[in-house]
Amino acid sequence: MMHASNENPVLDNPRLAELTSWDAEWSGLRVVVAGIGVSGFAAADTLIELGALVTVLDSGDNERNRQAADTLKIVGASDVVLGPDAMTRVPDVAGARPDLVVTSPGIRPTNPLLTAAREEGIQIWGDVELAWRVSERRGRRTPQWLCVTGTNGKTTTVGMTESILQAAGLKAIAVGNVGTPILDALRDPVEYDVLAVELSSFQLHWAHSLSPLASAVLNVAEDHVDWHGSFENYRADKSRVYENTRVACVYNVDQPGAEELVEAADVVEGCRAIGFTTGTPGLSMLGVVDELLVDRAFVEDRATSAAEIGSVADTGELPTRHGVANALAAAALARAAGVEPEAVRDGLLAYRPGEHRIQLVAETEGVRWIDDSKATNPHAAQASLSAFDTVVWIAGGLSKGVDYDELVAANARRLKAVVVIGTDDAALLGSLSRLAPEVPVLAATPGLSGDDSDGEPAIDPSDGPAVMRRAVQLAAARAEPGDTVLMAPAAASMDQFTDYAQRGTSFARSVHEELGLA
Ligand code: UMA
Repeated sequence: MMHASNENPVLDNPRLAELTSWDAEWSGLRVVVAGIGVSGFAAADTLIELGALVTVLDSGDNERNRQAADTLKIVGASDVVLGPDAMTRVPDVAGARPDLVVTSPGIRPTNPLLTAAREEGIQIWGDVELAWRVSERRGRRTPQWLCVTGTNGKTTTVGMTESILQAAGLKAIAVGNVGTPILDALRDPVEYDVLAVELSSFQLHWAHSLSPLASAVLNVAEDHVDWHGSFENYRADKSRVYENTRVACVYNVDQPGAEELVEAADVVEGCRAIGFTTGTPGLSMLGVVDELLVDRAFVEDRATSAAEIGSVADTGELPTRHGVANALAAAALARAAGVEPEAVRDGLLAYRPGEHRIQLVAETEGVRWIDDSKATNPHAAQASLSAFDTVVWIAGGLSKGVDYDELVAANARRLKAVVVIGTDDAALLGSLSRLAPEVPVLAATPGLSGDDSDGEPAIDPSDGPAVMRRAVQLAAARAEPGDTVLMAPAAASMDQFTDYAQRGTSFARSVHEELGLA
């Protein structure tokens, strides 16, 4: 591993370089906050509390944003601008050019505001960089950061990490992309010992000076190509999680190329590379031996012995390879923070997975109906598709520029039929017709080729719940005893739903209605 040097582009601006704690001189700093969603709101609110002069911009002029704008104006924002033209240029803040732009993760780097800021030499941070800069605060405990990224399994892993840390008696919380902004945890009356931080590739792109205690990349597969421009850029942003790590860089031994990402990272002297594998662990790894989870990394005599930290059965009701891998990554992070082996087992047993993740919604007449709405990319859908023998697959949505060939080719033989939802399915339909030509494809969304709405009343393609009802009806007509109807869309939901949770809830409701269970 390379060791961290002092060359950090973020330190170029002397005013901003000083801002490394809550108690630094934030007062009067001129900041544009881009986006007024969950992270933008937390960033603006924090900056106002710190005494900065803040202008907030958002291209969406809707009821939710107007309410958030009113709140921020009341607490002291200099200005809030909503609407399609809000982000076309960098505005003055309180009558002068801004020192800084703090952007939200969903805004692409090519956005005109961000492009203009770069051209003008104005630094751009994400809310995560801001959170890192204010993590230390006089009179309060400074929490340790354990950071997790990866294409899939992040939310489960930070949840498991949180649970293990709590079982060890530490004050810990899962934050970041999982939903609670890090800035909210830092301003919580509870003083946390450790933060289990889920970081998306978007957040990592704008995080410059983080120095976590330990960090993990769970896996990297194709996703979010539209935001990053290419898979290489996406992978590069993911690997930024390792930069400046102090104690342990955790990597997936079973994924080719994963260790190289650690080797290429600039870390703090003394930081170790720790692997996790669902097979037998080598030295400095966590892994599985005879159905037991074992640690050969954080034990003193690791050359000759290992510590038992739990069992495969502790990782979930239906243990899967992915679940075991996530548990081992969580264990590695917690062990790096000094947690004892017993707490790993207790924490894994206490952990309850989130909804919409391979969740059984109903089982009647030999057909299982499963909600995996959380599968927003092909890699996640592969994890659930591969667990079943004959599947009626409900798929589609916002593809984010990814390629479906590998997923379709690997699963063609288990597909009985595919019901397509979503408004952006050209890539998926192309892969199906090329690589699974025998599999019937039924379109629940009107207007797509294969549209099965003959004689049915027309539905609005952007009306997610209506499309989902149609999808469930089409799936019910195809499914036979022994089959699984799996809603694992391999795509994002925002074309038809507010988020994956609403898509999952809509599926469950339609299934209950269709089966007369409602
Ligand atoms: N907006 C614009 N212009 C744009 C894009 C967005 O004005 O070009 C505005 C929208 O009108 C909206 C606001 O920005 O008002 C939304 O910002 P955002 O999309 O960055 O979302 P937040 O509400 O701030 O939520 C973000 C994460 N969202 C994204 O990364 C897209 C949430 O992850 C995260 O939980 C939250 O911060 C707290 O950290 C969600 C997600 O889908 C769950 N993440 C992706 C994933 O997991 O695959 C990365």
